[in-house]
Amino acid sequence: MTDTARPDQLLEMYTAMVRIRRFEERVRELYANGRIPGFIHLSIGQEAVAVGVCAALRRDDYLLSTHRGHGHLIAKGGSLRALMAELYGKATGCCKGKGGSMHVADASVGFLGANGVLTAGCVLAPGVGLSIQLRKTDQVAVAIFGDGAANRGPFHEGVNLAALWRAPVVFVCENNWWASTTAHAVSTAGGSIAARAAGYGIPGVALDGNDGLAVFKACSDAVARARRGEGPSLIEAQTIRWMGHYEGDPQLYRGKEEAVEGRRRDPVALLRDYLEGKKLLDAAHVELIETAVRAEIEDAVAFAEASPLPDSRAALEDLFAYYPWRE
Ligand SMILES: Cc1ncc(C[n+]2csc(CCOP(=O)(O)OP(=O)(O)O)c2C)c(N)n1
Repeated sequence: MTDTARPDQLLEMYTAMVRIRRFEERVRELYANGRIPGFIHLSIGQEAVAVGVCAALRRDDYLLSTHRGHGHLIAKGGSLRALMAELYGKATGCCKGKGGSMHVADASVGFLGANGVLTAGCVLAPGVGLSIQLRKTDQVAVAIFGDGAANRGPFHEGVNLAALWRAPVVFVCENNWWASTTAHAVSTAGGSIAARAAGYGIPGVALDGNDGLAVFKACSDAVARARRGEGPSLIEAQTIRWMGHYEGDPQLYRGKEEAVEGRRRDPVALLRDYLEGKKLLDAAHVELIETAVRAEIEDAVAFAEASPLPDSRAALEDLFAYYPWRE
């Protein structure tokens, strides 16, 4: 591991990774105990992608996420209370309890949403980029998507349009080698997702997505290029999904070796060891971070538990956007 981040940024990145890990472990328990309804996809083991990407972004930059998006929202600075309440389907959630796990969104931190429609972020991102160009700001839009998503048409449409428009977009493929039960090796022509960038004349790089600092460096370079008006880039961050595709997945389609390899390459432990080696962190500090993060999460759980369900009359609210020019 090598770093290009400041010491305070490195510690913030480590804390964010711990926050995502502990949050999702708690969500797993709550879901198993029937406190959280619906369908849940966890990103445990993939935290370095979320954190590495968001450390390279400003609060006013945009992030478009996937069905596995809790970590992305936390890394972008979303409130744990609002996220947990949303998972519970409560009125105080970031989407007033109407989105749930796969549709969490929080525009106040530039998080334009998780999405149940696979690859949707890839086609929305050029549109966000166009909006940035029309408003003449130096913001950037990042679309995170899975390796399975990269095998769908909208990936190619989105990258093509963004490249054509030189839009300020970064495409980040979170390659965990599985599209639900389908392995990357039997579904991905050419093998490399990063190599597809060449077809659109943009830079493409594949890297170790468990190395948060490598993700941060690559994303910082891509973001700087986008801010300079030089157009999009594609990053393939290779990682390992520790859990099933969804909570409850019996995982009969894969062996146990991956889980072992995932834990050997644990992104949180890798960054902790690196920071300890640099004397930026020690065991006592690690414990302090753990305690503080657990308190934040328990506060979010208590908030969600105590919050009301949405009023049934709210079911028909917020369905349509307000278009002032139509008046
Ligand atoms: C348009 C569309 N097709 C199919 C699905 C069903 N589906 C949900 S997740 C998934 C696999 C996604 O794999 P990947 O993009 O690699 O993301 P990961 O789950 O590994 O994070 C599929 C096929 C969907 N949600 N939307």
